[in-house]
Amino acid sequence: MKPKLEELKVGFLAALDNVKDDQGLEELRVEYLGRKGKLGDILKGLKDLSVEEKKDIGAFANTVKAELESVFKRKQAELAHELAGAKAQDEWIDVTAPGIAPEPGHLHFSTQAIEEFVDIFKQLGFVRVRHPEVDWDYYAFEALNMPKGHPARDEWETFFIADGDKVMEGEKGKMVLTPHTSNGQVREMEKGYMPLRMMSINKTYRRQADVTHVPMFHQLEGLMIDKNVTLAQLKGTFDFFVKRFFGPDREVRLRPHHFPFTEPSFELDISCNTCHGSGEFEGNRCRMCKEGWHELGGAGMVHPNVIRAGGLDPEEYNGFAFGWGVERCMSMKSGMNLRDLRIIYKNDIRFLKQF
Ligand code: FA5
Repeated sequence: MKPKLEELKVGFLAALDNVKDDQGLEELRVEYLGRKGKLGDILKGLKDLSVEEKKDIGAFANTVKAELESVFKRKQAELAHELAGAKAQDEWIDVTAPGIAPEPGHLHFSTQAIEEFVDIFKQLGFVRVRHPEVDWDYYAFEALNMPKGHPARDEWETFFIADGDKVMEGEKGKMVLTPHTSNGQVREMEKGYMPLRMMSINKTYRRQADVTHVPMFHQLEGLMIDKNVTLAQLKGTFDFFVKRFFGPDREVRLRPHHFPFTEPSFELDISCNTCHGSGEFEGNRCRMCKEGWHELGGAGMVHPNVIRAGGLDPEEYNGFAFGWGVERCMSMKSGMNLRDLRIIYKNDIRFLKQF
């Protein structure tokens, strides 16, 4: 058996010399040293030998095996080293080179405006709350003194949610994408705590799209309910906001209007930044506002029917509400000069980067 073992050793060393990679190395190991390999085959003959021969041949076989394993390991280390060298050549990294800094992002134009609103109103004790953006028409209209079929509903060009062709309906009417945040008025009163001062800022939706309208926009709804709330407090709150958001030189005006859910109702105007409320600029009619004022939103003293729908007694409680569009409000800031509101949601990074 010794010559066979010698022959095996020569064959193994020659084959090992030609191995070029890990796969070749593994194949050689299996062929020679594996469980069903050539060395195992030879050693099967041991059982036919005498005890003396077994001792002698066994010891020799162990030496051969140890030698083969040792050269095998050396070759394995050499190959690993070569591979690491090749990789180092191919995948060369200059650890001293300056990194590529990712461009820092920032909050969206509308989110920045919302954060500014929240900061201002919280100074007056208004707390930001959330209400559903998909709601029942009861909260969007009916509870706001606009029963089914009320013509004023048309002004809110509302999207209804349908399952196939069928508009979804529940106990509280049809399901709508809220066309204004006023749905939060009765929802907040229903919570049953008093007095309340909330600002509900949410997405709102209308079937409108032109230079001053986007189909999805944000509204801020302010609501204060307490005992003996006055119109002067509404005006003071509006003035506080305008001076901080637009600047101390901007004036406010409440212009009589009609909303079914407030009585009396007003449009909230702010003085024009160009002509400062005069309507004239450099001897001509102001081209920015035409009459000295810009309309920001709506407001009024909450209608007794709405207070009642909120579960309160209008003899005991009253309050005011106001609401305006976040995007429109932002576009009125000095120097903004936004000619088309739709740019805000076009995801044009060149536009968004400026804010
Ligand atoms: C309302 O939606 C009332 N809920 C406001 C209100 C609240 C009145 C509380 C009284 C008491 P109006 O439909 O006018 O009112 O919308 C208010 C503001 O939302 C507008 O002045 C405008 O700033 C903004 N707005 C309305 N539609 C759009 C639109 N499609 N795109 C962008 N902004 C819009």
